[in-house]
Formats: sequence, C-alpha cells, structure tokens
Amino acid sequence: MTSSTPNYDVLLHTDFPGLELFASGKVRDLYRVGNDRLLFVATDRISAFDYVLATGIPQKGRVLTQLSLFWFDFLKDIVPNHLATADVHQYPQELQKYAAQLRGRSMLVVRADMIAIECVVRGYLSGSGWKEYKTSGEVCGIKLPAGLRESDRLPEPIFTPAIKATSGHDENISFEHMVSLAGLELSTQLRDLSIKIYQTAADYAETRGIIIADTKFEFGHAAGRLVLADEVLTPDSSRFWPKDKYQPGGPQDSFDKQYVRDYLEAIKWNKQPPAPALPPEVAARTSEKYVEAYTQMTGHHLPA
Ligand code: Q0Q
Repeated sequence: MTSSTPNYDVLLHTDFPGLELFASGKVRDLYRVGNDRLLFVATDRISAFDYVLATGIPQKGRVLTQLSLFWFDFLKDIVPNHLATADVHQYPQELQKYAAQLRGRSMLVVRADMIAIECVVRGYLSGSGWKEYKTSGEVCGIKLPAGLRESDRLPEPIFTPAIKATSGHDENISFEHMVSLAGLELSTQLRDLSIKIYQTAADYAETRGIIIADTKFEFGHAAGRLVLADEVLTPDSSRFWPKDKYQPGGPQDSFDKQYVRDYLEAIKWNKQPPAPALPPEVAARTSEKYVEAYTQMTGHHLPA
C-alpha cells in the first residue's frame, strides 16, 4: 500500500507516534498540530448506551467525516466553520507519513476557543426531552403543549442546551442558566443560529427521506469569529430517522444503529461493561446503513 491509496481497514485506535493527543472521545480523537490547528480523526468505533463496543464498523469514520464536510459546505452561507482542509495532501509534512490512515476520515481544523455548552436543537420529542416532558410538560424550561406523544413533531424546533456534568453525562439546562454561564448576547446568538442551522438542514434532509429529530452543535471562537466546530449533523451527533417508517407514539428505529440495538436487546446485555462484541453480520449491515445514510443524504457515492 502506498501513502496515496486509502486504507479501508477498520480503525479502532489511532496511533500517530510523534503527534500529541489533544482530546479523545468515545469515537473521535483530536491531535495538536502546531499552535493553531488540530487533527480531527473519526475512528470506526461505535458506542451504544454510553459504552464503546468491542467491534468497529467498517467505513463509519469516513461516513461521519464526509457528512460533516457535506454540511460545512451546505451551511457555508449561514455559519463559518472550523474546517481548514480535509485534503490530506494539504496537511503539514509531519502528517504525510500517516496519509493512508487519515485519508477520508480526518479533517485539519482551526483550533478554536470552544464554548463549553452543547447547543442542542430538537424538532421532535425524543430521548431526554421526552423523559423531561413526561415529568414536567417542559423541556429545559420550555413549556410544551399538553398531550404530546413520544416522537411527536414539535410545533417548532426548540433550543435545549446542555452542559457536561462531572459524571460525563449531558445535563440539560434552561436558557436562563445558559445566560448565567455565557451571557445574554452570546446565548441569544447561539440559540438563534443553532435553530436556523437545524431548520435549514432538517428541511433539506426531509426531502431526502431522512428525519433529523434532534442534533447537537458545538461552537467556538476563532480569529474573532464564532465558528461551527466538531462534527456536524451526523448520525452520531443527531437522531436520524427514516421518514418512511416514522410513526409517532413511541420510540423510532434509528437509521444507523438499529441493528446494533436489536442485537444488544436480543443478547439481553445488561448495559454494563465490558461492552460486547458484535457478530460480523451485524457490523457489516450497520456499515451498509452508515454508507446508505451518506448516499441518501447527499445523493452521492461515498468518496473513494
Ligand atoms: C474541540 N472537542 C470535542 C472532541 C474529543 C472532539 C475540543 N476546532 C476545535 C475543536 C473542535 N472540533 C476543539 N477544540 C478546539 N478547536 C472539540 C468535544 C473531543 C474528540 C473529538 N474538544
């Protein structure tokens, strides 16, 4: 294999000797590149019920990266983003020896001063929003109409920010709490921009047969500008539902993770570590669903 041929092997753990790890998440790793860039790498790891499973999903990292690139371009007139380049040939010389591992599943991004608030927008009532609504009729302090069912489309998208609790879980907060953390001007800007981005993306996705039920944006400041960072509108940062199967009144099948969820249900995993491995056919079918999510959303084949 030469450095110009992509490496389609499943990548579970990144290993770039000489590069300094900046941050590592369940399925993404960030490396420091100079003083003002980061290398954002999407592995093929998959998490379920907050645990990383022992089996990787072929092509998953490439799909998530290429979807983020699609949305950065789609949204470029609405919001600047942190992308410097995803063309490995443009990466600094120190990264060229890792080109085959990086091609298609990585982005060189501008290092931003991140805002430590997760900007969640919900167009449908699901997950923690549904849980909160059942208890209080509200989500993040936003009163909703009575009588809504699980997975119902909301009268209009709502902004439901969250902070990373010490437990590592997201904690939903009210807009007023966000204002106490980030100030009124920035909070208002983030709310209005998040809703506009979500609405624009969700309207387009629906024409492609995909419901984006909710999504999580991360923003930062770079060179004095507010930029959209992290991954954007992927099945990992959002709930993707197939539109042709949408039936409110209960939980919806996930576009991408349903085979995994059904398998974990079938083996009666107790949702405690160690997270189980997946049978090859579950990993293979899940891989097909990720690639399908890309081709259905964009109308293009996944780039080689
Ligand atoms: C940054 N993260 C998320 C994360 C672990 C991603 C820091 N452009 C940036 C970004 C981005 N994206 C970040 N920091 C400065 N500039 C993103 C939570 C964590 C792996 C991947 N953490």
